[in-house]
Amino acid sequence: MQTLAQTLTSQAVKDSLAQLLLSLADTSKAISSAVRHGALAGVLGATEQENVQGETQKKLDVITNDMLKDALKAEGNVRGLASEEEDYVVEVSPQGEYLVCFDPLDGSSNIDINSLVGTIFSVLPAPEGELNEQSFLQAGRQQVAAGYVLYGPSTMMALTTGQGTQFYTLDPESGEFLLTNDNVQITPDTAEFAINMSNQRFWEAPMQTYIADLLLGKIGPREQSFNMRWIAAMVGDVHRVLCRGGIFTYPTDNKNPAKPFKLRLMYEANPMAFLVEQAGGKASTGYETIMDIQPSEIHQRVAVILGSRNEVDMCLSYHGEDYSQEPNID
Ligand code: AFP
Repeated sequence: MQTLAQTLTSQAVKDSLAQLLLSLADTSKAISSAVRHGALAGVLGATEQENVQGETQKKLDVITNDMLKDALKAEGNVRGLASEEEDYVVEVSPQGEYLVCFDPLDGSSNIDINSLVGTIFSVLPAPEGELNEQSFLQAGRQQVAAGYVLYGPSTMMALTTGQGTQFYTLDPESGEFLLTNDNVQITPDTAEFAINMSNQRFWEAPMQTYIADLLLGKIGPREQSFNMRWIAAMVGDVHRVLCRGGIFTYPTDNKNPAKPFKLRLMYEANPMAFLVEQAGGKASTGYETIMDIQPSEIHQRVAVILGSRNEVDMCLSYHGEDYSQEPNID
């Protein structure tokens, strides 16, 4: 099996980018070890700090953020970074060619229950000139690489450099990420959806109607049964979609009108959209293709609907019509 380094060479990935991706992979091995040690290393539980989004930071959020920051600072090819756990963008190396946006530990509410968590990252080209927030505000289409590392029963990396999506599995013996799927393909059709159903009453009418029709199963307009899964870590839900198809959505809701979207564009939605598109799937907000959004701030949130192409199209068809009336549930 090819190592990550060998695959990047065979893909003719530019040396500076390959080095950066190998450095992210190395750091994720250390994160994987910290996550695996759990309570033994005293890393579980919350800190007393909040991040810029007003969420209480878990100890592992802070630890993993520092690990990635230190690695990227030592790397040399990174001009700047933006993280879920950093209020502002961080300047790194003046000569760096790349910007890295990351969520160091996605799904952190899963940490204390020993469930799936992961690191998500997006790599953008660094523009010329002074580094500030504006430097990062590039559409997802500009990404030169994106991926995640999933800390599950095995540690796996999903990666794209724009040449399809690949899976690598961390070999505990050699400590290498080995290529275990060189061409991930999302099935175009699916009978599985992922959504936090507890927010149902807060969704917009199109999503209410779409999910109601899925739940009606064989007796509804879709004339088939659908299964539901929810891991509460986007990284786990998207991994399942990449493995066996499905539709994953965190839609617009009016639970808190000041915060109609949950997922972050720059370090959650964009990298996942890149992986999903490269695997033949689709990613949208319901009204706009995720990777075409012009970002307005680094911590911007968006609605996300992604996965199996035909099912995403079906969901979008509900959004294209006038669903100002009530959902069609009797
Ligand atoms: P955290 O990383 O802050 O725990 O958030 C995870 C997440 O942003 C995303 O990974 C999940 O899909 C989503 O939140 C889960 O949200 P619910 O709490 O509504 O299940």
